[in-house]
Amino acid sequence: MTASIFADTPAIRYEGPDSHTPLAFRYYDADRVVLGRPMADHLRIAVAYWHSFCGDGADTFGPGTHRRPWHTADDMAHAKTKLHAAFDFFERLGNPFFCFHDVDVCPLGDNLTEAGDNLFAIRDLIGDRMERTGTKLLWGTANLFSHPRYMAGAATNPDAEVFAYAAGQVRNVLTVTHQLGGENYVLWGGREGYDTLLNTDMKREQAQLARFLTMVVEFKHKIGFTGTILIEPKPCEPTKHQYDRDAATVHAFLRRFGLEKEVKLNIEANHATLAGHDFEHEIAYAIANDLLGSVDINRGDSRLGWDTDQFPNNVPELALALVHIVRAGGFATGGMNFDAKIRRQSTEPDDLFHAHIGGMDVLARALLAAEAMIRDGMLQEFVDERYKGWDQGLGAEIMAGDWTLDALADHALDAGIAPKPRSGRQEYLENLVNRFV
Ligand code: XLS
Ligand code: CA
Ligand code: CA
Repeated sequence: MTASIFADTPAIRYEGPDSHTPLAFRYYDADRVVLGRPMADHLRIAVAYWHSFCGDGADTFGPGTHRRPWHTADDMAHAKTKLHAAFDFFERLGNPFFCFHDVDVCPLGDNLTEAGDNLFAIRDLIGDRMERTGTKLLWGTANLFSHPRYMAGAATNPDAEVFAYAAGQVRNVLTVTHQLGGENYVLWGGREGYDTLLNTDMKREQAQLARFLTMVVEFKHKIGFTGTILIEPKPCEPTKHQYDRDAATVHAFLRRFGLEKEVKLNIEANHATLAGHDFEHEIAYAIANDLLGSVDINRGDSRLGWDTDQFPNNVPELALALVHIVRAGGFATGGMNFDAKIRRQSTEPDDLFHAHIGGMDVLARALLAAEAMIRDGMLQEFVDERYKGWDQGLGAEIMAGDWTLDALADHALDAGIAPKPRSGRQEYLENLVNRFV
């Protein structure tokens, strides 16, 4: 066996903010206790197999620029080389988790038999390296969007045989995810949407999507998978419109089909901004509706406006999102998956280390800022004070259903005075946040 392309990189260590070592953590200190638990347990960081080991820097205007030894052919031998390289990387980075699609770890062949044979064969090798490195599986997923058979969707395809083929792929990957001790299973509906309504029966397609999801949930219970099924919202790209547009849209869909207790969300930062939301908004919505599952942590580019999947680098934004997550009790089965790719011009294997170290340090700084804000308590106190009229007296009675509209209107009439506006103090609060980030 030839030496790993990561052989020259020693294990990455925490050296503190003053370190001059390029490949070292300055803030990510796995064991440092933050609000009662180790940093690593708050963040539950995962490396995305597809971007870091399958992606080669290709874009719509040009071919790949990252030449890795396993990119030369799509067969099992190359899949194994790639797998060893991936785990050599995990071993050095020290990420507790990784995530994969079926198609990332092995070729899917010409039919489901070949896909299954390859996946179950590579599973043993994955399991072996997981055991030796201690890296765990955050989630698995089936790629139901790249192959031409899925060009009109998987579950929402006009052809029921395509739906059946997708079921075959999900059965394989959910089974393998379960066998590898995966903590979640993700469904991202990349082509579950449409390019034009001229050829689309939206009502049918939504019903098909719900049927598929229901079958996935039933199968999960049948095999005893105790992890969480997650839907990952995204508004568009590659389709013009994706049905799982954003957290609120998926929430409505789940409730309509009675799946809201079974399925949670995998919120991706770059998808949130594509949907016209802040990442923090999607997190807050998911938490408010008991739907937070996991997070794909990355960023877009505000000038480009598509899914650039860059590594995160905005501490203030992430700190606010983490305040919500930590206050809500943190992740249960979820974590923070770097669904992010190095840029096309970042061609060297060690660029992968720079990217992940940077992302982990940014998350660590954001977590420490969140800790400081939570400990300080002034943000929360302000909000509590702002809404305290709903904890007792009239507000509490209204919420308990003690008042009709009529009676309340009379109450306002009798009171005779109009309530006085109170400042929302946005700038004061922004200044408060700036003390911590
Ligand atoms: C694409 C999605 C995809 C999912 C997994 O935009 O982010 O990578 O996370 O299929
Ligand atoms: Ca994603
Ligand atoms: Ca993305």
